[in-house]
Amino acid sequence: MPAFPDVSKIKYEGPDSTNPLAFRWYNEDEIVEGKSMKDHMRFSVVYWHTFRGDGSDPFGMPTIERAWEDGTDSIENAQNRVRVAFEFMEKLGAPFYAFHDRDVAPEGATLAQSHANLDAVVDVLEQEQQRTGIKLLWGTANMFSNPRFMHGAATSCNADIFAYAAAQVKKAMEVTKRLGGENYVFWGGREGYMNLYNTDMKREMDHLGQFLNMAVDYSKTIDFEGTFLIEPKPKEPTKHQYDSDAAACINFLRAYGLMDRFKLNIETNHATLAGHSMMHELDYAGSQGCLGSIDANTGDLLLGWDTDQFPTDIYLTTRCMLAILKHGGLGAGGVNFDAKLRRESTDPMDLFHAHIGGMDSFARGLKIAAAIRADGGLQNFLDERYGSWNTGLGADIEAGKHNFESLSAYMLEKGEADANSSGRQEYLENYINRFV
Ligand code: XUL
Ligand code: CO
Repeated sequence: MPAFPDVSKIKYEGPDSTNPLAFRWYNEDEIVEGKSMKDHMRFSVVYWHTFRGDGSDPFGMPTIERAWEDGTDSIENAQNRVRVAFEFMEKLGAPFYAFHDRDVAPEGATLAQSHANLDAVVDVLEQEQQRTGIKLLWGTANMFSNPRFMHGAATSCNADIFAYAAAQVKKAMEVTKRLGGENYVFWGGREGYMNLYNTDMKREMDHLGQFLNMAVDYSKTIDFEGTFLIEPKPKEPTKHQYDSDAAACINFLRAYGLMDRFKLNIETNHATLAGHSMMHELDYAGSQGCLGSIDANTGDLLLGWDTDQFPTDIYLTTRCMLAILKHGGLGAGGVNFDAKLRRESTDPMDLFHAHIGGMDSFARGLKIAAAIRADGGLQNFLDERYGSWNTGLGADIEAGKHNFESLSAYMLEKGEADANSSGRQEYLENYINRFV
């Protein structure tokens, strides 16, 4: 029996449609900048929020019950849930999904039992992928929920936990490879600290570097060629997460010799928790050749935590797409909705509304960003603003022809620098509004 009997495949009906179960902007075959919308976005549904989210928060119990759940932690229930998930993704028209090992299958009494449970559910994931053509964007291991990871996983003070984490990632990587996953994600979970009095930060960072190098070695052993992605986040659950933002992650990757195998998975609500904008994080990662994929969501201006809401703000999606197009697209990455329904949104139909809204917002952001780029006004402004670097002194500095002595001689002779011109931020904000 279908879980969503009243929903057929969501179609594109255009901006004038008032049908809440239709796309108004996401037209998967429409070509933008020479590529279909489907290939630009590579939209992905997350298993954890969408199929395991129950509305609980730090203050309250679950609010969401799903008719297809039998209330047990059995393998059969987990396998049935996979079929529901693929019915949802097929009707939505999302080409990808992502999961943690422990979202899809129940944890067993022993590690061996957990591996066996995972295999039994992966059998069904594989069948459903083959039936629908939906692909795995990335897999990952949950190394933060179980109490054994209370002090971290690869950065735990307890060496046995490091070994457990290695065994868990080894298995999750094998499963990701088996399902044709295009990436493998490392979000830091509890890799960080609560109190420096009890923490040897240098030792913990060294362990994390060693752990990720072991992951690279093992990927070669099993011929897993997907991209490894680190997902920056500055806090939650720990007070200070080691992978705090794009800059910190890239420094870490360089320090531990991991740059050629890793890129970043940038998440909107993590960027804002770090005191940055999503566009900043995307541009920083892109400028270092590290833009891998995005976890699309948004925080709430008035709430200080990681609320993981679906993105509906067209300015936000426009800025994301400006940065993504600037850096040549997401490659093997995608726009992965690491987003959840709010606990008051209890109807299964809310899952459709949430994803349709997110996909439409990104499609619209893509079209606006492409129109801005086609107009060229932003680029012309930038070219002019940095014009002093194109000829004469600026070009000579960039070419390495100057040092402090020569620059000092130049300025002593000239007496005063050329005048600055206006940065024109208001003009540019108005310019962007012409397209939104
Ligand atoms: C946590 C978060 C994770 C990662 C995968 O804030 O974003 O769900 O995306 O572990
Ligand atoms: Co995420």
